[in-house]
Amino acid sequence: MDRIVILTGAGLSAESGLGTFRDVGGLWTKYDLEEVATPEGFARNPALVHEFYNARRANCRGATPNPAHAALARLQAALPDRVTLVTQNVDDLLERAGAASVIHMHGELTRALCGACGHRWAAPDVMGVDDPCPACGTASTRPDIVWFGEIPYHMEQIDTALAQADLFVAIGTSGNVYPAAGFVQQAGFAGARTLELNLEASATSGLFDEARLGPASQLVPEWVD
Ligand code: BV8
Repeated sequence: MDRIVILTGAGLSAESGLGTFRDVGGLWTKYDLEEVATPEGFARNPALVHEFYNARRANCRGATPNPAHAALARLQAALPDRVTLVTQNVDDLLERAGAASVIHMHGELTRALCGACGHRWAAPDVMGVDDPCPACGTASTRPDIVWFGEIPYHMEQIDTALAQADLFVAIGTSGNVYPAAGFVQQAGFAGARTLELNLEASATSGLFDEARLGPASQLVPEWVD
């Protein structure tokens, strides 16, 4: 039975109204990545970083899953122990579409992290620099997000799934950010077939056995169903 590893990026949630990063008008064209998505930026100006993620958290709360999220949730429900769903996204639209097990390698907007004791909890809608950690009380809380230069979450679990994959599918990711952008090669070396579903060619399109172009809300249900 085929084991499938799926990697999703911002393009999966684009049709739900959540901004991508590198498309025209994307988040990195409005905010300086160094200022809002690095630990150094957070240390320099935590209020700006909380403002950036508070705005994205509100945007996410107002968004609804699109047919691509629903199709992936259906696929995982139909093949529960054969579909590993990895996302670079920090939104919870896959969960809200019914996906039972989502690996958020870059963290989650809905979670907060204490920089002092490592405690994690459900993030309030609006986070601020003076929020005390519920466990140790210090005001060193941050969004539970993996920033540039930080180690992505669940890498061992992901590497194991890639080593055993029969099929690797990348959906709506530009292939610019590592280690996620290297997953297609990891899976290919392990003998998996590789498929890319994207609105346009990505930085790693040439590494896939097959690439289909179009919006995720059409391509993903077509592929799943
Ligand atoms: C790390 C925070 C060490 C959350 C993000 C080589 C090896 C290892 C590391 C590096 C390396 N080279 C450089 C590095 C360092 C760095 C890196 O990759 N830099 C880049 C810029 C060169 N990587 C890191 O720092 C990572 N950490 O490497 O630690 C390590 C490594 C391995 C093992 C142990 C330790 C940490 C990276 C995480 C950074 N955090 N964000 C947040 O704020 O959201 S990354 C950021 O970019 C987002 O989180 C997002 O997840 C990620 C990728 O972006 P995409 O999802 O691809 O979005 P993008 O806008 O780029 O593209 C959108 C795509 O959608 C496009 O292709 C478009 O065509 C498509 N699309 C649009 N609309 C649709 C669509 N597709 C379908 N339908 C549509 N409707």
